[in-house]
Formats: sequence, C-alpha cells, structure tokens
Amino acid sequence: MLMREELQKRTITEDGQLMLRKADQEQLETVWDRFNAQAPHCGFGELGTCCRNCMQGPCRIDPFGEGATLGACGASGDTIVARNLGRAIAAGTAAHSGHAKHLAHTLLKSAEGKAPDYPIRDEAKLKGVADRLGISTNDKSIEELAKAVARVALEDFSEKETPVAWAATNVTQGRVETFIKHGVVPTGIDSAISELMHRTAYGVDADPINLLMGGVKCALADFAGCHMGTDLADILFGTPKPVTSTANLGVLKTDGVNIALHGHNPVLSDVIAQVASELDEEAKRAGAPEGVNLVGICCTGNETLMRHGIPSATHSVSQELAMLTGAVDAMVVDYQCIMPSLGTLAECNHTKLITTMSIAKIPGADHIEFTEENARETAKEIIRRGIEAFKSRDPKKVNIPPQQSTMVAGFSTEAIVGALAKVDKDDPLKPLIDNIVNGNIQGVCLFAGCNNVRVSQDSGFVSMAKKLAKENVLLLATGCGAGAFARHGLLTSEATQEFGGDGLKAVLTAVGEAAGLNGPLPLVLHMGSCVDNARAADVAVAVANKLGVDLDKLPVVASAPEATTEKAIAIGTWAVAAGLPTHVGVVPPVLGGATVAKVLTDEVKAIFGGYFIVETDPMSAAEKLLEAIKERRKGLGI
Ligand code: NFS
Ligand code: SF4
Repeated sequence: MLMREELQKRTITEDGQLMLRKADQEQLETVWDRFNAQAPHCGFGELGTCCRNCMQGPCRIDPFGEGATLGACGASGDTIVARNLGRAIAAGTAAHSGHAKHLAHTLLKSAEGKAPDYPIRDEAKLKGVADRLGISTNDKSIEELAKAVARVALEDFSEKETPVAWAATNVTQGRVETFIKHGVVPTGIDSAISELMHRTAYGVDADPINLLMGGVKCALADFAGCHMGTDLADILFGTPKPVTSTANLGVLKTDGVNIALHGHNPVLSDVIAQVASELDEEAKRAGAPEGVNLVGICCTGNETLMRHGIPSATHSVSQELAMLTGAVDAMVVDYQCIMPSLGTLAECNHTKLITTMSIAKIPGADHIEFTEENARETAKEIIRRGIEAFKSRDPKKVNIPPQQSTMVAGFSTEAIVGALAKVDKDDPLKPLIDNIVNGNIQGVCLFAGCNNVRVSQDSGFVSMAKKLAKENVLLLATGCGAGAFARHGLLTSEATQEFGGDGLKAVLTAVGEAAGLNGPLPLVLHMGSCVDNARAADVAVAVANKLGVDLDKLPVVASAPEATTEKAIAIGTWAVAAGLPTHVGVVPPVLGGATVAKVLTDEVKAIFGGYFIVETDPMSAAEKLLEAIKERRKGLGI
C-alpha cells in the first residue's frame, strides 16, 4: 500500500493523492510507478554525456576522468553535452512552431474562405499584429489583412534574407542589436531548426560555445513560434479577458458527459468549446442531466480556460489521474505532452481516448482525423463519441475527488494593460512602473513550465510563489505552472490577502478595485498556455521601452521549478537570451560538460545579461531569484 509519505513525495495535491490511492488499490500503473521502475537512472544520460549521433556509438564520457574522456570520433564531454542540448532546443522549437504553423494555415484558409468555421474573431488584434509587422492596414479588407498576416507568418518558417519577423518585431531595439552582434538572429524558423540539426550531426560543429550560440539562435526561433502561436490564436479565437473558473478533478461531473480536452492547439478545442452546448440535449437523452461537461488538461486546457472559462481538470504529470476517476467519457487530444500510457488506461475502462492529428496517434485510441474545412462537424462527431461512451460508464467505478478550487484566469497582456488603464487611462504602464520604482513591487517573476515526476507535483511552484509574494514580487504564470497555482487556490483575491506582502497587496488591490473586480487582482496572474510566455515577454518589453532600458536591466526573473520537456528547454534558453535570470528546479543533463555548465550558469551573463540558476531546493531558489532582483534594482538605482 502507498504510505502517506510516498504519496506526499509524488504530489501535494489532495485530489491527486486520492487517485493515487485508487490506482494502488486497483493495481493500475502510473507515471510514478514507471519512473521508479527506471531506477537506477543511467548516470551518463543524466549528465548529458551519452552520444548516439552516429552508428559508431553509443559513446559515453566518464566525467570523473576514469573511463573514456572522448567519444570514438574525438568528441569531448562538452561537445556531446552541447550537441544534446542543441537537439533538445531544436525539438522544442519544432513543437512550438509546428503549433504556430498549424494556426497560420488555419488563418490563411479562413481568409481564403476555405474554413468557414474560423471567422476572424479579434479584428483589433489582427490590425495590431499587422501594424507591428509593417503591413499597411488601411487599404485592406479584414480578409485581405488576414491573408497578408498569414503569408508573413508562413514566410517566417523558411530561410529568408531578413530576420524572422516574429522574433525581430517583438523585442527591444537593444536586444536586436545584441542578437546581431552575436550572430544569433534567426532568418527562418524551420531553417534555424534544420541548421541546428545539421551542426549537431556527426562531424560538424565540435566547439561547445559555438554550439551553444547555435542553440540560442534556434531558441529565438522558438520565441518567434511561441509569439506567433499566441497572436494567431487571439486573432482567430479572441484575446483572453479575465474569466472565473474552477480547477482540480472535482470539476468532473457524475451527471454529465465529461469530455477532457488535452494537448496544445486551440484549432480543434476552441471549436469543441463553441459547439458543445448544441449537444447538451443529446447528452441528456443519453442519461446525463448535466449535459456535456468540457474540462481541460495541459495547455489545450489553458487555451479553452482563457477564452471560454472551461475548468481545468489537471495538468502534465497527473494527466493519467483524470482517467482514474472512471468519470472521463472521452479524452480528446491533439499533440504534445500526451502520455502514451493514456491508451492503456483508456482500454481499462469505458473512456474513449480520441486522437485527432495525423502526426499524433496513440495505440489504444480511436482516431478521428480533424480538418479545418470540416471543423464543427468533426467537433460534434467527437463529442458524440463521448456521449456514446458515457452510456457504458460504470457508476461503481466512478470516484471523483471532491476538491475544487475557484480561480480567475484570462490575463492576456491586453487584459493586464486594460486593468492598469483603469488606474491611469492615458499612461497605463505608469502605475506598474511607479510601484516598481517605489518598491511596493520589488520585481516580477514569471512561473512557467511543466510538472516533473522527479518533483512532488506542485510543491516547487507553490512554495516558491508564496515566498516571493511575501517579498512583494509580482507573479505571472503560464502553462502547467499556472495550473499548479489554480489547483492550490493561488489565482484568487483571497490568496492575495493571505500571501501577498503589504506593498504587493496594496497594488493588486488598487488595480483590482479600479478594474471593477471588487477586490484585489489574484496573487498570480494566469497568462495562458506555454506559447503565451510570449505575453509575459510583451509586458517586459513594454516596461523596458517605457523606461528606456534594455530587458537585461529589469528586475524581472523567470522560473520553471518542475520543468520537463524539450519545449521548456527552448523557452528557458530564449528567456536567458532575453536577459532574464532563469531558474530551473530540475537538474538538466548538462553537468557532464563542465565548460557548458559554467557558460550557462555564469559566463552567458556577460553576453546576454540573463543566465540559468539551477537549484532544486525551492526556498534557496526563491532566495537566489530575490538576490537577482535586488541586483537589478541596484543597477537601476532604485
Ligand atoms: Ni508547456 Fe504546455 Fe505542460 Fe510542460 Fe507540456 S502542457 S506547452 S511543455 S507539460 S508546461
Ligand atoms: Fe561516438 Fe562521435 Fe558517433 Fe557520438 S558522433 S556516437 S561521440 S563516434
């Protein structure tokens, strides 16, 4: 039987612990069991010194100098570590930008009248994005403008003579100059990925520093992909506004057809959210008086939460636990962060796992291919599959944990600026900047990234956030990190009252009340999915431009206390290149390259101003971020 201590080691969420007990009783395996079965982990892999880049390998470097110090081809530990890191960045960039490219194609189809289910929902955003890209807006209809933006987006993927537009137009002038100086400006998103795959291939780039700079260049392409993903989703589905919703597994309903939306891209999930209520009657006829109940998982969940207020069931490492409730009738997935184990779990009960993308099929799942040309119909077909499955749900197997937290999400950059404008209509950023200068707000921390099976779920996020909030740090969050805060009630006014330091509390109260929220803004502002880290970057860029300093001077830091994916590595790298001290709470596989590790955590500061802080203890990590914030304040003379 799982002891309390072991449960605590796996997750600090109560609903998660309840489901883990159930899994244990029913002898169903979860990620934690499989992780334990992997022990002991391969030391070479953990240190990043295992190379499989050619068929003479695998080669392994002994960091203690007792075994081989070079791969068969002569690659050193640093070369191997830098190449492996580069390949992770390339994969992360491919994922984020694949998501963006999907949206760009959808926007083009929309503009060409080939995807009638995708009208342009946010014309103001479309015009704003076009303006930023230098596309003239006055002489064009909305369709023409959408077509022009989609074309520039698609052109950003291949090799050009000019920088990637979505990278160059979304940072400060100072950053652009720094990137040019160091030769890391990407001239195509796909070409940056392919260049990095080329230079890390057998017998190409062997210089660890040069490889790392190649990684930065690709990471800037990742930034472009993230930003494009956010912009195009807002244009097609609307820019988020503050919205109230709920989190935890208690959002599943005994009397509803529960359909979980999991993955990343709103192209499908937003349409499901739009049509779900049309199938309520069918669900009721099938015996579910509450109709269709959509819930979110991971970043698809964040997208539908931000725009439709759809509750968040869970995120990341605990995705299997949603299925263990026995109450999920269908889990609909697009791509990324979807554990293959869901296929097996679905086969163990009545749940239909439904894959929808040709590039992401899973054994044990039903596949319903999704196309934009036929979006609403496919969305309905998918929901109907859930209603069908509901009929064979076994009530005896259902166990929905009671936990449910309320939250306010939906803080896009526009929403934050909008709230600040209620305090100062003519100069919305002024109240924020004044309060940073007077010390009511000491600095800003962006919490991002996943949960990781190596860390007790949410423990890193929650303890760091509480500590930083006490010290008057304004907290932003995206991705599964935002989910962690949602589950623990930190996206609420009450949390601000309880955990905010006096200065922070005063500012969040003043802005919240001016914005008509009848209380303070939440302790943590949920800015959306992982691509929406671009929103946080926009806030920082706006503040930097207003202050007339570059990003690397601001008291702004980032943290991914429980990072997991290659995408997180790509984002962390662009955060560092953007000038942010960036904390990672899981040791990345770089320690086998002493030079690489030193560059990432120290020497890179002289180049970009940002650097990685690797610290697994949340309290020490919070201290280190506070130190970094103090140093920046001192630099600014405040
Ligand atoms: Ni980000 Fe969002 Fe979550 Fe990690 Fe995965 S869902 S894209 S990668 S696990 S935060
Ligand atoms: Fe070994 Fe070099 Fe081949 Fe890597 S590329 S597997 S280090 S021979």
